[in-house]
Amino acid sequence: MPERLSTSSAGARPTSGFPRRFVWGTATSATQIEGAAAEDGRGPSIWDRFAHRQGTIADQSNADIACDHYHLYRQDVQLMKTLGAKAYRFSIAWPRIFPEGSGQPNPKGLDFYHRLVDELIANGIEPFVTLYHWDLPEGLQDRLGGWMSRDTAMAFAGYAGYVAERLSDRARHFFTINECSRLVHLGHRLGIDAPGLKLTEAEVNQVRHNVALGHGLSVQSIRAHGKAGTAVGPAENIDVCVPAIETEANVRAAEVATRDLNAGYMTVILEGKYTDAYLARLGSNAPKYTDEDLRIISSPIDFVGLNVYKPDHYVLAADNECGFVRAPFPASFPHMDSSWLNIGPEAMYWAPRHAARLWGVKSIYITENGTSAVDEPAPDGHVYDVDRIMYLRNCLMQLQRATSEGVPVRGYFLWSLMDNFEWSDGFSKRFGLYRVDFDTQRRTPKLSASFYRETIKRNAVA
Ligand code: PNW
Repeated sequence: MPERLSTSSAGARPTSGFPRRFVWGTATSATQIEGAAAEDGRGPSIWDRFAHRQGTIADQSNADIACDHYHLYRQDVQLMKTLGAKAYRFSIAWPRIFPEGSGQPNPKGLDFYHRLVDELIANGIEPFVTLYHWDLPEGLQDRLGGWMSRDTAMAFAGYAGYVAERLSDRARHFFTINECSRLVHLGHRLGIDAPGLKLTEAEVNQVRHNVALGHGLSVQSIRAHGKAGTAVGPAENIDVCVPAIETEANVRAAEVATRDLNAGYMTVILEGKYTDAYLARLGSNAPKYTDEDLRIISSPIDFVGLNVYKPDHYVLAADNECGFVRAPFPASFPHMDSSWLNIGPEAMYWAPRHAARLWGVKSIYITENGTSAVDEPAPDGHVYDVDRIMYLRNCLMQLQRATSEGVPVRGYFLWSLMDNFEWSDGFSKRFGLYRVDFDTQRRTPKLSASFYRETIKRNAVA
Protein backbone atom coordinates (compact mmCIF):
# COMPACT_ATOMS: atom_id res chain seq x y z
CA MET A 1 0.00 0.00 0.00
CA PRO A 2 1.41 3.43 -0.87
CA GLU A 3 2.43 5.54 2.07
CA ARG A 4 0.07 8.37 2.83
CA LEU A 5 1.50 11.83 2.40
CA SER A 6 0.46 14.39 4.93
CA THR A 7 -1.41 17.25 3.37
CA SER A 8 -1.97 19.16 6.57
CA SER A 9 0.79 21.71 6.19
CA ALA A 10 1.33 22.31 2.51
CA GLY A 11 4.94 23.11 1.73
CA ALA A 12 6.13 23.24 5.34
CA ARG A 13 9.05 20.85 5.53
CA PRO A 14 9.27 19.41 9.03
CA THR A 15 12.98 20.13 9.42
CA SER A 16 13.29 23.46 7.66
CA GLY A 17 13.52 25.75 10.69
CA PHE A 18 16.50 27.89 11.70
CA PRO A 19 17.62 28.77 15.22
CA ARG A 20 15.80 31.54 17.05
CA ARG A 21 17.30 35.00 16.51
CA PHE A 22 18.99 33.81 13.32
CA VAL A 23 20.24 36.93 11.52
CA TRP A 24 18.83 37.24 8.01
CA GLY A 25 20.39 39.91 5.83
CA THR A 26 21.58 40.98 2.42
CA ALA A 27 25.06 42.04 1.32
CA THR A 28 26.59 44.58 -1.06
CA SER A 29 29.92 46.36 -1.49
CA ALA A 30 30.81 50.01 -1.98
CA THR A 31 32.31 49.93 -5.49
CA GLN A 32 29.51 47.73 -6.77
CA ILE A 33 26.63 49.99 -5.75
CA GLU A 34 27.61 53.46 -4.55
CA GLY A 35 28.62 55.44 -7.64
CA ALA A 36 29.40 59.10 -6.81
CA ALA A 37 32.99 58.18 -7.52
CA ALA A 38 34.31 61.73 -7.36
CA GLU A 39 31.85 63.25 -4.92
CA ASP A 40 32.41 64.85 -1.53
CA GLY A 41 36.16 64.43 -1.66
CA ARG A 42 36.37 60.71 -2.43
CA GLY A 43 39.76 59.78 -3.84
CA PRO A 44 40.24 57.35 -6.74
CA SER A 45 40.51 53.62 -6.11
CA ILE A 46 42.39 50.94 -8.02
CA TRP A 47 39.03 49.73 -9.37
CA ASP A 48 38.24 53.18 -10.84
CA ARG A 49 41.46 53.19 -12.79
CA PHE A 50 41.24 49.54 -13.76
CA ALA A 51 37.66 49.81 -15.06
CA HIS A 52 38.58 52.81 -17.19
CA ARG A 53 41.36 50.87 -18.89
CA GLN A 54 40.47 49.50 -22.34
CA GLY A 55 39.45 45.86 -22.42
CA THR A 56 39.17 45.17 -18.70
CA ILE A 57 35.38 45.05 -18.27
CA ALA A 58 33.18 42.71 -20.34
CA ASP A 59 30.64 45.38 -21.32
CA GLN A 60 33.07 48.33 -21.28
CA SER A 61 31.24 49.76 -18.29
CA ASN A 62 32.69 51.23 -15.11
CA ALA A 63 31.51 51.84 -11.56
CA ASP A 64 31.32 55.66 -11.69
CA ILE A 65 27.55 55.59 -11.18
CA ALA A 66 26.69 51.91 -10.55
CA CYS A 67 23.38 51.85 -8.58
CA ASP A 68 23.77 55.47 -7.46
CA HIS A 69 23.27 54.15 -3.94
CA TYR A 70 25.24 57.11 -2.56
CA HIS A 71 22.19 59.22 -3.37
CA LEU A 72 19.47 56.56 -3.19
CA TYR A 73 20.47 54.85 0.06
CA ARG A 74 17.26 55.80 1.88
CA GLN A 75 15.16 54.10 -0.75
CA ASP A 76 17.51 51.10 -0.71
CA VAL A 77 17.10 50.71 3.04
CA GLN A 78 13.35 50.55 2.38
CA LEU A 79 13.96 47.64 -0.01
CA MET A 80 15.62 45.78 2.85
CA LYS A 81 12.79 46.65 5.17
CA THR A 82 10.28 45.27 2.68
CA LEU A 83 12.17 41.98 2.76
CA GLY A 84 11.94 41.92 6.53
CA ALA A 85 15.73 41.73 6.68
CA LYS A 86 17.25 42.13 10.11
CA ALA A 87 20.78 43.01 9.06
CA TYR A 88 22.76 44.52 6.21
CA ARG A 89 26.36 43.87 5.28
CA PHE A 90 27.89 46.74 3.32
CA SER A 91 31.43 47.90 2.77
CA ILE A 92 33.09 51.22 3.42
CA ALA A 93 35.03 52.81 0.59
CA TRP A 94 38.49 53.42 2.03
CA PRO A 95 39.13 56.25 -0.50
CA ARG A 96 36.10 58.14 0.82
CA ILE A 97 37.61 58.13 4.30
CA PHE A 98 41.27 58.62 3.36
CA PRO A 99 41.37 59.88 -0.24
CA GLU A 100 45.12 59.24 -0.39
CA GLY A 101 44.95 56.00 1.62
CA SER A 102 46.51 57.54 4.72
CA GLY A 103 47.22 60.98 6.11
CA GLN A 104 44.40 63.53 5.94
CA PRO A 105 40.94 62.04 6.55
CA ASN A 106 37.92 63.34 4.64
CA PRO A 107 35.07 63.94 7.11
CA LYS A 108 32.49 64.27 4.34
CA GLY A 109 33.24 60.71 3.26
CA LEU A 110 32.60 59.35 6.73
CA ASP A 111 29.40 61.41 6.97
CA PHE A 112 27.83 59.25 4.30
CA TYR A 113 28.30 56.15 6.46
CA HIS A 114 26.98 57.99 9.52
CA ARG A 115 23.83 58.73 7.55
CA LEU A 116 23.57 55.16 6.26
CA VAL A 117 24.08 53.59 9.68
CA ASP A 118 21.52 55.92 11.25
CA GLU A 119 19.02 55.15 8.52
CA LEU A 120 19.50 51.40 8.99
CA ILE A 121 19.06 51.58 12.73
CA ALA A 122 16.00 53.81 12.41
CA ASN A 123 14.50 51.01 10.28
CA GLY A 124 15.43 48.21 12.66
CA ILE A 125 18.25 46.83 10.49
CA GLU A 126 21.57 46.01 12.09
CA PRO A 127 24.66 47.29 10.26
CA PHE A 128 27.52 44.82 9.60
CA VAL A 129 30.52 46.69 8.23
CA THR A 130 33.14 45.35 5.80
CA LEU A 131 36.26 47.50 5.84
CA TYR A 132 37.92 46.33 2.65
CA HIS A 133 36.07 45.07 -0.39
CA TRP A 134 38.92 45.55 -2.90
CA ASP A 135 38.75 49.33 -3.44
CA LEU A 136 42.30 50.21 -2.46
CA PRO A 137 43.04 53.95 -2.65
CA GLU A 138 44.94 54.48 -5.87
CA GLY A 139 47.58 56.50 -4.03
CA LEU A 140 48.69 53.43 -2.07
CA GLN A 141 49.09 51.42 -5.27
CA ASP A 142 51.15 54.22 -6.81
CA ARG A 143 53.25 55.13 -3.78
CA LEU A 144 53.76 51.70 -2.18
CA GLY A 145 52.86 49.08 -4.77
CA GLY A 146 49.64 48.34 -2.86
CA TRP A 147 49.53 44.96 -1.14
CA MET A 148 53.04 44.17 -2.37
CA SER A 149 54.13 46.33 0.56
CA ARG A 150 53.70 45.75 4.28
CA ASP A 151 53.10 49.48 4.59
CA THR A 152 49.71 48.99 2.93
CA ALA A 153 48.82 46.56 5.73
CA MET A 154 49.81 49.25 8.25
CA ALA A 155 47.79 51.91 6.43
CA PHE A 156 44.79 49.56 6.39
CA ALA A 157 45.01 49.12 10.14
CA GLY A 158 45.11 52.88 10.61
CA TYR A 159 42.01 53.36 8.48
CA ALA A 160 40.20 50.44 10.17
CA GLY A 161 40.80 51.85 13.64
CA TYR A 162 39.69 55.31 12.53
CA VAL A 163 36.38 53.94 11.23
CA ALA A 164 35.79 51.61 14.19
CA GLU A 165 36.29 54.47 16.63
CA ARG A 166 33.58 56.49 14.92
CA LEU A 167 31.00 53.87 13.97
CA SER A 168 31.24 51.20 16.67
CA ASP A 169 28.78 52.99 18.94
CA ARG A 170 26.12 51.81 16.46
CA ALA A 171 27.76 49.13 14.29
CA ARG A 172 28.81 46.20 16.46
CA HIS A 173 30.23 43.83 13.80
CA PHE A 174 33.21 44.52 11.57
CA PHE A 175 34.59 42.33 8.81
CA THR A 176 38.21 43.09 7.98
CA ILE A 177 39.00 42.05 4.40
CA ASN A 178 36.62 40.53 1.87
CA GLU A 179 38.00 37.47 0.09
CA CYS A 180 41.76 37.56 0.38
CA SER A 181 41.92 34.58 -1.94
CA ARG A 182 40.16 36.28 -4.83
CA LEU A 183 41.88 39.62 -4.44
CA VAL A 184 45.25 37.85 -4.52
CA HIS A 185 44.49 35.35 -7.27
CA LEU A 186 42.43 37.46 -9.68
CA GLY A 187 44.02 40.82 -8.91
CA HIS A 188 47.68 39.88 -8.57
CA ARG A 189 48.18 36.57 -10.39
CA LEU A 190 45.70 36.50 -13.28
CA GLY A 191 45.30 40.26 -13.70
CA ILE A 192 41.55 40.09 -14.36
CA ASP A 193 40.63 42.13 -11.26
CA ALA A 194 42.22 45.39 -10.13
CA PRO A 195 45.07 46.19 -9.88
CA GLY A 196 45.42 43.94 -12.94
CA LEU A 197 48.85 42.53 -12.09
CA LYS A 198 50.47 39.29 -13.15
CA LEU A 199 53.12 38.87 -10.52
CA THR A 200 55.62 36.07 -10.02
CA GLU A 201 54.74 33.21 -7.67
CA ALA A 202 57.03 34.58 -4.97
CA GLU A 203 55.43 38.02 -5.23
CA VAL A 204 51.92 36.57 -5.18
CA ASN A 205 52.74 34.65 -2.00
CA GLN A 206 54.14 37.79 -0.42
CA VAL A 207 50.98 39.70 -1.33
CA ARG A 208 48.88 36.98 0.34
CA HIS A 209 51.02 37.23 3.46
CA ASN A 210 50.72 41.03 3.50
CA VAL A 211 46.94 40.81 3.18
CA ALA A 212 46.84 38.35 6.09
CA LEU A 213 49.03 40.75 8.05
CA GLY A 214 46.63 43.59 7.17
CA HIS A 215 43.79 41.47 8.52
CA GLY A 216 45.63 40.85 11.81
CA LEU A 217 46.80 44.43 12.26
CA SER A 218 43.29 45.70 11.63
CA VAL A 219 41.84 43.27 14.20
CA GLN A 220 44.21 44.78 16.77
CA SER A 221 43.47 48.31 15.69
CA ILE A 222 39.69 47.79 15.80
CA ARG A 223 40.03 46.36 19.32
CA ALA A 224 42.17 49.31 20.38
CA HIS A 225 39.85 51.99 18.97
CA GLY A 226 36.37 50.42 18.90
CA LYS A 227 33.89 50.58 21.77
CA ALA A 228 33.97 47.67 24.23
CA GLY A 229 32.23 44.64 22.77
CA THR A 230 32.97 45.44 19.12
CA ALA A 231 33.12 42.10 17.31
CA VAL A 232 35.55 41.49 14.46
CA GLY A 233 36.44 38.74 12.00
CA PRO A 234 37.37 37.97 8.38
CA ALA A 235 34.98 37.34 5.45
CA GLU A 236 36.59 34.74 3.25
CA ASN A 237 35.61 32.51 0.36
CA ILE A 238 37.55 29.52 1.63
CA ASP A 239 38.15 26.67 -0.76
CA VAL A 240 35.28 24.38 0.17
CA CYS A 241 36.10 20.69 0.00
CA VAL A 242 33.12 18.37 -0.16
CA PRO A 243 33.37 14.63 0.46
CA ALA A 244 32.44 13.07 -2.90
CA ILE A 245 30.60 10.31 -1.07
CA GLU A 246 29.72 10.81 2.56
CA THR A 247 31.89 8.17 4.18
CA GLU A 248 33.90 8.74 7.32
CA ALA A 249 37.17 8.46 5.41
CA ASN A 250 36.09 10.96 2.76
CA VAL A 251 34.83 13.40 5.37
CA ARG A 252 38.20 13.25 7.07
CA ALA A 253 39.94 13.70 3.72
CA ALA A 254 37.78 16.75 2.98
CA GLU A 255 38.78 18.24 6.34
CA VAL A 256 42.46 17.64 5.68
CA ALA A 257 42.12 19.15 2.21
CA THR A 258 40.23 22.20 3.52
CA ARG A 259 42.93 22.92 6.07
CA ASP A 260 45.67 22.46 3.52
CA LEU A 261 44.15 24.39 0.62
CA ASN A 262 43.35 27.38 2.84
CA ALA A 263 46.75 27.36 4.52
CA GLY A 264 47.76 30.81 3.26
CA TYR A 265 44.89 32.65 4.92
CA MET A 266 42.17 31.03 7.04
CA THR A 267 44.42 28.31 8.45
CA VAL A 268 47.18 30.72 9.46
CA ILE A 269 44.62 33.12 10.96
CA LEU A 270 43.14 30.35 13.10
CA GLU A 271 46.26 28.27 13.81
CA GLY A 272 48.98 30.94 14.00
CA LYS A 273 51.36 29.26 11.61
CA TYR A 274 51.75 28.21 8.02
CA THR A 275 51.38 24.46 7.67
CA ASP A 276 54.47 22.46 6.80
CA ALA A 277 52.76 21.23 3.64
CA TYR A 278 52.10 24.83 2.52
CA LEU A 279 55.69 25.93 3.09
CA ALA A 280 57.01 22.80 1.38
CA ARG A 281 54.74 23.40 -1.60
CA LEU A 282 55.89 27.02 -1.96
CA GLY A 283 59.58 26.15 -1.47
CA SER A 284 61.80 29.09 -2.40
CA ASN A 285 58.72 31.14 -3.33
CA ALA A 286 57.48 31.18 0.28
CA PRO A 287 56.76 34.62 1.72
CA LYS A 288 59.21 36.39 4.00
CA TYR A 289 57.81 36.86 7.49
CA THR A 290 58.64 36.95 11.17
CA ASP A 291 57.20 35.08 14.17
CA GLU A 292 55.74 38.39 15.26
CA ASP A 293 53.82 38.54 11.93
CA LEU A 294 52.27 35.18 12.73
CA ARG A 295 51.23 36.35 16.18
CA ILE A 296 49.56 39.41 14.63
CA ILE A 297 47.82 37.43 11.88
CA SER A 298 46.37 35.02 14.44
CA SER A 299 45.04 37.74 16.76
CA PRO A 300 41.87 36.33 18.38
CA ILE A 301 38.70 36.95 16.35
CA ASP A 302 35.06 36.88 17.41
CA PHE A 303 33.58 35.10 14.41
CA VAL A 304 34.42 33.78 10.98
CA GLY A 305 32.58 35.08 7.91
CA LEU A 306 32.29 32.68 4.99
CA ASN A 307 31.32 33.62 1.44
CA VAL A 308 29.90 30.41 -0.01
CA TYR A 309 28.88 30.05 -3.65
CA LYS A 310 30.06 26.68 -4.86
CA PRO A 311 32.06 23.61 -3.96
CA ASP A 312 35.70 23.96 -4.97
CA HIS A 313 36.69 20.32 -4.78
CA TYR A 314 35.05 16.97 -4.42
CA VAL A 315 37.40 14.91 -2.36
CA LEU A 316 38.02 11.21 -1.83
CA ALA A 317 40.25 9.64 0.77
CA ALA A 318 43.49 8.31 -0.66
CA ASP A 319 46.57 6.45 0.37
CA ASN A 320 48.95 9.14 -0.85
CA GLU A 321 51.11 11.72 0.89
CA CYS A 322 48.39 14.31 1.38
CA GLY A 323 45.64 11.80 2.19
CA PHE A 324 43.12 12.91 -0.40
CA VAL A 325 42.38 13.04 -4.12
CA ARG A 326 40.56 15.93 -5.75
CA ALA A 327 38.09 14.68 -8.33
CA PRO A 328 38.39 16.84 -11.45
CA PHE A 329 35.19 18.68 -12.43
CA PRO A 330 33.65 16.89 -15.42
CA ALA A 331 32.97 19.11 -18.45
CA SER A 332 29.29 18.36 -17.98
CA PHE A 333 29.18 19.84 -14.45
CA PRO A 334 26.22 22.26 -14.30
CA HIS A 335 26.62 25.93 -13.48
CA MET A 336 24.52 29.05 -13.07
CA ASP A 337 24.67 32.13 -15.32
CA SER A 338 28.26 32.94 -14.27
CA SER A 339 30.40 30.18 -15.74
CA TRP A 340 32.42 29.81 -12.53
CA LEU A 341 29.30 29.29 -10.43
CA ASN A 342 29.13 25.51 -10.31
CA ILE A 343 26.00 24.18 -8.69
CA GLY A 344 26.80 22.27 -5.52
CA PRO A 345 24.60 23.31 -2.62
CA GLU A 346 26.38 20.87 -0.26
CA ALA A 347 29.15 23.47 -0.05
CA MET A 348 26.78 25.42 2.19
CA TYR A 349 26.74 22.56 4.68
CA TRP A 350 30.42 21.68 4.54
CA ALA A 351 31.98 25.14 4.66
CA PRO A 352 30.69 26.07 8.13
CA ARG A 353 30.95 22.50 9.38
CA HIS A 354 34.63 22.35 8.45
CA ALA A 355 35.26 25.70 10.16
CA ALA A 356 33.59 24.44 13.32
CA ARG A 357 35.25 21.01 13.34
CA LEU A 358 38.73 21.92 12.16
CA TRP A 359 39.28 25.08 14.15
CA GLY A 360 36.61 25.05 16.82
CA VAL A 361 35.05 28.26 15.48
CA LYS A 362 32.18 29.17 17.81
CA SER A 363 30.44 31.79 15.73
CA ILE A 364 30.01 31.79 11.96
CA TYR A 365 28.24 34.12 9.55
CA ILE A 366 27.56 33.24 5.94
CA THR A 367 28.68 36.63 4.64
CA GLU A 368 27.67 35.95 1.02
CA ASN A 369 25.65 33.44 -0.96
CA GLY A 370 23.66 33.98 -4.10
CA THR A 371 23.69 33.59 -7.84
CA SER A 372 23.61 35.38 -11.14
CA ALA A 373 20.65 34.70 -13.42
CA VAL A 374 19.53 36.12 -16.76
CA ASP A 375 16.49 37.83 -15.21
CA GLU A 376 14.75 39.01 -18.36
CA PRO A 377 11.34 40.46 -17.46
CA ALA A 378 8.41 38.37 -18.75
CA PRO A 379 5.79 40.01 -21.01
CA ASP A 380 3.82 40.94 -17.91
CA GLY A 381 6.83 42.86 -16.59
CA HIS A 382 7.70 40.49 -13.73
CA VAL A 383 11.02 38.70 -13.32
CA TYR A 384 10.28 35.05 -12.57
CA ASP A 385 13.79 34.06 -11.51
CA VAL A 386 12.90 30.52 -10.53
CA ASP A 387 16.48 29.44 -11.24
CA ARG A 388 17.74 31.77 -8.51
CA ILE A 389 15.03 30.46 -6.17
CA MET A 390 16.08 26.90 -6.92
CA TYR A 391 19.70 27.76 -6.18
CA LEU A 392 18.88 29.60 -2.96
CA ARG A 393 16.45 27.00 -1.69
CA ASN A 394 18.96 24.21 -2.13
CA CYS A 395 21.72 26.19 -0.43
CA LEU A 396 19.47 27.15 2.47
CA MET A 397 18.36 23.56 3.00
CA GLN A 398 22.02 22.61 3.33
CA LEU A 399 22.58 25.48 5.73
CA GLN A 400 19.61 24.28 7.73
CA ARG A 401 21.18 20.85 7.92
CA ALA A 402 24.26 22.51 9.43
CA THR A 403 22.39 24.55 12.05
CA SER A 404 20.17 21.61 12.97
CA GLU A 405 23.33 19.59 13.69
CA GLY A 406 24.59 22.34 15.96
CA VAL A 407 27.07 24.05 13.62
CA PRO A 408 27.17 27.56 15.13
CA VAL A 409 26.00 29.64 12.16
CA ARG A 410 24.52 32.90 13.49
CA GLY A 411 23.36 34.51 10.30
CA TYR A 412 23.18 34.58 6.53
CA PHE A 413 23.71 37.49 4.12
CA LEU A 414 22.28 36.99 0.67
CA TRP A 415 24.37 38.35 -2.21
CA SER A 416 22.93 40.64 -3.30
CA LEU A 417 20.26 43.13 -2.39
CA MET A 418 20.14 44.42 -5.96
CA ASP A 419 21.84 44.00 -9.33
CA ASN A 420 25.15 45.83 -9.36
CA PHE A 421 28.56 46.28 -10.93
CA GLU A 422 29.83 42.70 -11.07
CA TRP A 423 33.53 43.56 -11.37
CA SER A 424 35.05 42.50 -14.67
CA ASP A 425 31.63 41.25 -15.82
CA GLY A 426 30.35 44.82 -15.53
CA PHE A 427 26.55 44.95 -15.58
CA SER A 428 26.27 41.81 -17.69
CA LYS A 429 25.71 39.51 -14.67
CA ARG A 430 22.82 40.16 -12.30
CA PHE A 431 22.92 38.90 -8.69
CA GLY A 432 20.14 40.97 -7.12
CA LEU A 433 16.84 40.21 -5.43
CA TYR A 434 15.82 43.52 -6.97
CA ARG A 435 16.28 44.17 -10.65
CA VAL A 436 18.00 47.47 -11.39
CA ASP A 437 17.35 49.35 -14.60
CA PHE A 438 20.69 51.09 -14.95
CA ASP A 439 19.27 53.80 -17.22
CA THR A 440 16.54 54.92 -14.84
CA GLN A 441 17.90 53.47 -11.54
CA ARG A 442 14.50 51.90 -10.99
CA ARG A 443 14.52 48.90 -8.64
CA THR A 444 11.92 46.17 -9.17
CA PRO A 445 11.54 43.10 -6.94
CA LYS A 446 12.13 39.76 -8.62
CA LEU A 447 10.22 36.64 -7.58
CA SER A 448 13.26 35.69 -5.46
CA ALA A 449 12.61 38.76 -3.28
CA SER A 450 9.26 37.20 -2.35
CA PHE A 451 10.98 33.87 -1.70
CA TYR A 452 13.47 35.52 0.63
CA ARG A 453 10.81 37.58 2.42
CA GLU A 454 8.79 34.42 3.04
CA THR A 455 11.88 32.56 4.27
CA ILE A 456 12.73 35.35 6.71
CA LYS A 457 9.15 35.53 7.93
CA ARG A 458 8.98 31.79 8.60
CA ASN A 459 12.58 31.51 9.78
CA ALA A 460 12.51 28.42 7.58
CA VAL A 461 13.20 27.58 3.94
CA ALA A 462 10.20 28.74 1.91
C1 PNW B 1 32.19 37.50 -4.50
N1 PNW B 1 34.48 32.13 -7.10
O1 PNW B 1 33.14 37.17 -5.44
C2 PNW B 1 32.44 38.95 -4.12
O2 PNW B 1 32.71 39.13 -2.76
C3 PNW B 1 31.36 39.87 -4.59
O3 PNW B 1 31.83 41.19 -4.62
C4 PNW B 1 30.85 39.40 -5.93
O4 PNW B 1 29.99 40.31 -6.55
C5 PNW B 1 30.14 38.08 -5.70
O5 PNW B 1 30.97 37.16 -5.03
C6 PNW B 1 29.61 37.45 -6.98
O6 PNW B 1 30.64 37.19 -7.86
C7 PNW B 1 33.39 35.89 -5.82
O7 PNW B 1 34.92 31.96 -8.26
C8 PNW B 1 33.71 35.65 -7.14
O8 PNW B 1 34.36 31.16 -6.31
C9 PNW B 1 34.10 34.41 -7.57
C10 PNW B 1 34.11 33.38 -6.67
C11 PNW B 1 33.77 33.58 -5.35
C12 PNW B 1 33.41 34.83 -4.94
